[in-house]
Amino acid sequence: MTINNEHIHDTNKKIHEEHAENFNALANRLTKQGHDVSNIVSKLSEFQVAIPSWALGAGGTRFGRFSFYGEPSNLEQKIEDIGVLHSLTQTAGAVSLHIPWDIPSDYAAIKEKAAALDIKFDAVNSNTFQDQKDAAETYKYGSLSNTSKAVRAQAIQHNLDVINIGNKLGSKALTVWLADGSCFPGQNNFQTAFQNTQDSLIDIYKGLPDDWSMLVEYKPYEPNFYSTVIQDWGASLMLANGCGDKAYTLVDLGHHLPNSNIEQIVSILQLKGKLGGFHFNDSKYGDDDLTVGSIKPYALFLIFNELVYGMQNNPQNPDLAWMIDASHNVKDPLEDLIQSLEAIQEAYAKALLIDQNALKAAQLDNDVVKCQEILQGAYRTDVRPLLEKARLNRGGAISPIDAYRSLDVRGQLIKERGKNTIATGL
Ligand SMILES: [Mn+2]
Repeated sequence: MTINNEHIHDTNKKIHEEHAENFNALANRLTKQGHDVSNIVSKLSEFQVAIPSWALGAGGTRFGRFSFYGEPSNLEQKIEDIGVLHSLTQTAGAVSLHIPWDIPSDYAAIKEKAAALDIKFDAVNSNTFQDQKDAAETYKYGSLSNTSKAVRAQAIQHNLDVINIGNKLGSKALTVWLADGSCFPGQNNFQTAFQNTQDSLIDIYKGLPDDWSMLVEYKPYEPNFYSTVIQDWGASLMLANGCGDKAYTLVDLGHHLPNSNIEQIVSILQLKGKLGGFHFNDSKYGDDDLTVGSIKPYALFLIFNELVYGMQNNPQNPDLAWMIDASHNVKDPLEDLIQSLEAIQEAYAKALLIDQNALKAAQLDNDVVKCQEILQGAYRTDVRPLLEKARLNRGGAISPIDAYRSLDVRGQLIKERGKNTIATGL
C-alpha cells in the first residue's frame, strides 16, 4: 500500500484551520521570546530517524506473541510499510536492515523501491545472537568472544558479509550488538572474552570501507544474566578506540541499569567525538523496548538537550545514526512507530527552545534555580504545532495517527497480505 499526496491532503483539510491558529499563536509567542521559528521548523523537517526492519511486525515476549495481521513478510513489504510511515510523518526516511533476515534477492529492485519512497539505507545490523540454519558453528556460548577460534572466525565472516550487503545498497555503517556474556560466575574468563572480542572487532574493522563507520552497541544484561562482554559505554568506548577512528559507541536508551544518567553519557561521548549512533525506545524496568517518550519524557528531553548541545558545539563528533529500536506487543506496530517518531520530534523541538546563552550565563553565576527554570520553561512549551508545520512543509500529515486511522491503513494491509502473515526475523 502506498499513500499518495491526495489522501494526505484530504485528511489535512479538516484540521488545517485549527493547526494554523495554533501555529500562529505559538510562533508569535516564540518570536517575541527571540526564537527563529522557521529555523526550528526546518531543523525538525530535516531530522530523519531510521526504522529497523524488525520493528514492523508484532514483537513478543518469551511467553508469547500476538499478531496484528497484515504484517510484512518480505523486505519489499517492510520497505512499503516504512514508506507509509514516512508519507505520513515525513520523519522516517531511512531503513536499518538486519542480516540475514533481510538479504535482498534483487538489489536493483530494492534500491529502486526505497528511492521511490524517499527511503535511505542506514546502518546494517549483523546477527550473531542466534544460530542460522546449516551453520557450521554455534553461538550458544558466544560469537566474537567465543573461546573457539572457529566460532569467532564464522562470526567475523558474517559481519564482513553484512558489510558487503550494506555496501551494495548504499549503507555507510555496521552496527554490532553482541549477546555474548555468561549466565553464571566462573563460566567465562572476563579478560579472555574481552580480548577475543577486541581482536575479532579489529578483524571486522579491517574490512570496513573507508567511508564507513562501525557502531559498537552495549547492554548490561540479557540474554546473559551474569555478565555481558560489552556491558556499558566504557567497554564499548575501549573497544572502539582499540579499532580506530571509524569505530564509535552506540547508545541504546534501554541498555542501561536503572537510573543511569544517560544524558551525561551522550554528552561526554560527544566531547570525545565518539558517539556514533543512537537507538530510541523507553522503559520502566529494563530493556522494555516501549514507545519512545511513553514512560520518561523528561529524561528524553534532557538527553536531547545534550544531543543538541553536541550537534552545535562538537564538530569532532560525526553526524549520528538515529534509529528507533522498539518492540510492539500490544499496539499496532505502525501506530506505535508514529507515536515514537512524534515523541522524538517533540523532545528535539523542546531542546531547540533552550536558550543556550542564558543557560551558560546562569551556570557561570551558579544560579541553580535559573538553570532549572530555563530547562523546564522549554520543556513545558507545547511544541506540537511546530511538528505539524514541519510535516506539512514536506507534504506530510498534520496528525499522522488520525490520518493512519481514517485511511484504514491496517485494514488495507490485511486485504493485500492476508491475516496470518508474520514479519520475518521475529
Ligand atoms: Mn538497539
